[in-house]
Amino acid sequence: MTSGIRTPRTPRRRLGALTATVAVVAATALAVLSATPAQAASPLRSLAEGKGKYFGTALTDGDLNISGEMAIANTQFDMVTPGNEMKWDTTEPSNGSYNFGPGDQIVNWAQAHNARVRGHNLVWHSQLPNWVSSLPLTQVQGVMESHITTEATHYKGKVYAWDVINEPFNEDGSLRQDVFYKAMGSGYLADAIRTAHTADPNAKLYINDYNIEGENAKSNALYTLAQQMLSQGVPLGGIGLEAHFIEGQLPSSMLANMQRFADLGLDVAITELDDRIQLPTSSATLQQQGNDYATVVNDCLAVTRCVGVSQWGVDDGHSWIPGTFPGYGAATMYDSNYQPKPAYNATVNALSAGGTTTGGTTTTGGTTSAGGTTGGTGGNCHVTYTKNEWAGGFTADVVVANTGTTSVNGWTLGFSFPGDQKVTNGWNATVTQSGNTVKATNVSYDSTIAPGGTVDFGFQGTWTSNDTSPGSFTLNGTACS
Ligand code: 9MR
Repeated sequence: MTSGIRTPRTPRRRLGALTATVAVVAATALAVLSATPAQAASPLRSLAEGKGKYFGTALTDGDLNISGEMAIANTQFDMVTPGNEMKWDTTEPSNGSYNFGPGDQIVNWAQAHNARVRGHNLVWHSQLPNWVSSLPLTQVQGVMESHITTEATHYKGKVYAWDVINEPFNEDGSLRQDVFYKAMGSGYLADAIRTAHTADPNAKLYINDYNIEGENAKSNALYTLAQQMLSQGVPLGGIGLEAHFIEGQLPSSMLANMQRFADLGLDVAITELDDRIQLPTSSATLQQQGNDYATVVNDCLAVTRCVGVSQWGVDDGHSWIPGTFPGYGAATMYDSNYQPKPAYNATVNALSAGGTTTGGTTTTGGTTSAGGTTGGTGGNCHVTYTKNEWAGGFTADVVVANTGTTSVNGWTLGFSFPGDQKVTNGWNATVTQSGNTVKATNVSYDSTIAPGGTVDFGFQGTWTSNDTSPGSFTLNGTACS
């Protein structure tokens, strides 16, 4: 159960004053989507996109009706994890009877706000209906595979990643003795990942857990498991570090730990960040929380294969923390009145420092034509192309800004790959390729680019010998630069 999330016992890492310099981010490349007076900085999503990352949140269907939360979520986040809506007790409450309505609402929000979706989750000992845990063990594998296949097929093409397996480990690194383990032993893990891959070959498939942020018995066991899976050809794609922290108690080995998973060829993601404070808060604890948030963001920025950071929820008033950890609260970047806290400012500063990052190249004060990103302000468009590559594969995030004075209604962005890239799947656009020529056309929910506005789409692909980023772009046939 989630109440089992315990205080990390790893050494404390306290930071002094933030040393990050705030760079001027090129306004043409990273247009401000919209901002309330209390959030005058560029949205977190734009700042993260400038670094080739995302910044996400968790939302429940209930949150979608809370205007204060949505005013923040609608502008700040470009990734969403459904808080509960894709878990087994919601999606298959009785054997073979599926309910995707609640999860679809989260997907609809994402599509309306140019956000990607992190599917959460397919196999977990918790929020698991009794009918599963009381099955004869001989039936569990078939039921698990059917559940994964049906749910992953339903959301195929709509989720960027799946937490296929959630929280499989005990604190000592042994596997939980849940019904899946009892039925299949440790083999259920690879079976679940392979089954999800068959259903949705383009989704990044994760194992997600808590108290694995630093190097310890639990993360060591996961590391060994990941090595084994990869050596056996299991299509594991990433490791999700939940990051439910306590103020002032971040593990000092977090960066090294993330990097060792990345070095295996896996993506890593901070999936459920919050940082609870013993109540009442003080200016010192709120400041320390800011330092903690900055540490998390900086560690993600420092690891090329860290794809992004998601906070668990939007604001302190709707966080799960007070209900689960009596005496603790104030765990997010926004207070109960939706006002940004020091943690928000620290996050903005961390995301703003050092310029934009593109394909491993960091530049200060604007966009660059080196390292894969190309910009231009000729014509009425400006394109920022941010690549995250690894041996044989890459993702590209493309932000198209309308620098003209009239709306663009319906768009196709054209470009050519200088290398041998092949697009495998896209999001927020229909991406087609013929030879080296690529065309990305709007989907229904992002067809309009207002004057001064942006759209953000992306795609995943493969490459063999040359992953050089495109050097020029056209929007509806007219050169952007
Ligand atoms: O935020 C979720 C909360 O609404 C549920 O009551 C709870 C039940 O287990 O699950 C919460 O989300 C959990 C996530 O799915 C997995 N990691 C821990 C999260 C916080 O408990």
